[in-house]
Amino acid sequence: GVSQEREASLAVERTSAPRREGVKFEDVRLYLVERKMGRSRRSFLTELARSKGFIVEDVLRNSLTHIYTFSLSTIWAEKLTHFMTVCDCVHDSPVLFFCTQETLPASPEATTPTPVSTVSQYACQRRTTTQNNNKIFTDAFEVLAESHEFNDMEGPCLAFRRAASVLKSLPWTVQNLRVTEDLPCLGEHSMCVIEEILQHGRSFEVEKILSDERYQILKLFTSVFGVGPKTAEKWYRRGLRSFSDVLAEPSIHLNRMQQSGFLHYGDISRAVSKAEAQALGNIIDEAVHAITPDAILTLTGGFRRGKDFGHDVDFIVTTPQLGKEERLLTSVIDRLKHQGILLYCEYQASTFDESKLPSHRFEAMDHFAKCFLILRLEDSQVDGGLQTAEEDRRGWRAVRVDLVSPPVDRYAFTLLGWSGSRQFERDLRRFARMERRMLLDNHALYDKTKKEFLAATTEKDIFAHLGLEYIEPWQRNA
Ligand code: DCT
Ligand code: MG
Repeated sequence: GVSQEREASLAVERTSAPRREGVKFEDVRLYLVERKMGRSRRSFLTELARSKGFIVEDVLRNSLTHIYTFSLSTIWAEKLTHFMTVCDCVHDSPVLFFCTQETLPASPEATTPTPVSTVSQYACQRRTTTQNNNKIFTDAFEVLAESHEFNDMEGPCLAFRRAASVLKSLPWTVQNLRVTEDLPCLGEHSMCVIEEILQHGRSFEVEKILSDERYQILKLFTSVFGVGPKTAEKWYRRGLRSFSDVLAEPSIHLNRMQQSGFLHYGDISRAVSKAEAQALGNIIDEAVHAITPDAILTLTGGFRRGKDFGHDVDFIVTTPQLGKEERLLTSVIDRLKHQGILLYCEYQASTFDESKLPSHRFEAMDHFAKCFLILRLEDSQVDGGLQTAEEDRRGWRAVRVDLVSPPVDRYAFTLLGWSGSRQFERDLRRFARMERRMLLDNHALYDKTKKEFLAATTEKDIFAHLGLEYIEPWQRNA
């Protein structure tokens, strides 16, 4: 099969090699984009163009000047033939570029140079693995986003997160500013940062933020489990600058979550490894199946996306019998307590109402039964041992674990919602709303045009309802 495939591709390459005889338009070079058009259509058009006296390039050169797009629904051969007969107007352009694009109803006469936009503005239409080729830029954008978040500026914060997400999806490293002009979601400010980094290897604006006291302290405070930007800001305004300031301040009341956050700070501020996540999976699996033999347990969050490290471990637990799932979760908590490994537990009972429409707001948590835990993980339970400091002789560490328990008929929505990344989730919902007039959240998908809920048993069903190509979990690291 493989050799046959190679034969076929060589045959195509041979037929598309540049031919010089019969060239009528020396000054014009064409380049046809295979994506969406497909190989056979491209090779047909290549032959057609050459027979009309055009030079067709096999590789895209930097001297590209004009882009022509054709709707897939139009009769492409006719369009191109027509264009070729009226091409006097483009005699001064060294390279032309053709692609088909469903959304642009362009006719040859009406086309003007358009930026090539093959990268979607929506993260759910991009494939983003854990390999980030633009870390130097995305790290800078993350700092800028966070700094705007601390200043309660949601718009610019989101803009930098979007810009970072676009760069994370690229299979190449940005090496000059020109290539970024064709990318979506990169505003003037982001471009300036990229330019600075390209020129100097670093951004002075980012360095200024990193050395800013307020930023550093807010970053420190929000690294505590249970402390968000609002609380951190409150503490800062009171003049508190360190953990000992906070702990020594009599007027500050720490809630239970924050108390455990401080108590286990050293452990839970350290990353959780894949082997540790696996070991926790074994513990939860044992507990869940001891209670309900046919229970369903799924690892979700960053580890499902193939990340090597995470700040916590996320699981979905449910039962095949509708309605039994909430009892399952409380029983699991009881069992972990009896095993003496439950260091902290915040349980939230379900407030799920199936007649409610999906929520617009991403940040609002879902309504299923869930719990935020801190568990004690023994060195002996982890394949290859715990990741601990040399001087740490305890033989265990504390780890953050989240469990969510949806009714089984909502399992696919919950799995899609909890698999992340956050940016991927935001864009899934934005895409549904803006492009499909649908509402999506962790509970359901609602079609506003048909005024009906769309059921799904797998993630693939949801992508299909949305008219999106399926994106694997490991391609959702947006
Ligand atoms: N999520 C959500 N609603 C929120 C926050 C998060 O639906 N308000 C989803 C998106 C990701 C998933 O839940 C798990 O959240 P995290 O554990 O924070 O993200 P992660 O990708 O697993 O990151 P990490 O690897 O750091 O744990
Ligand atoms: Mg997680």
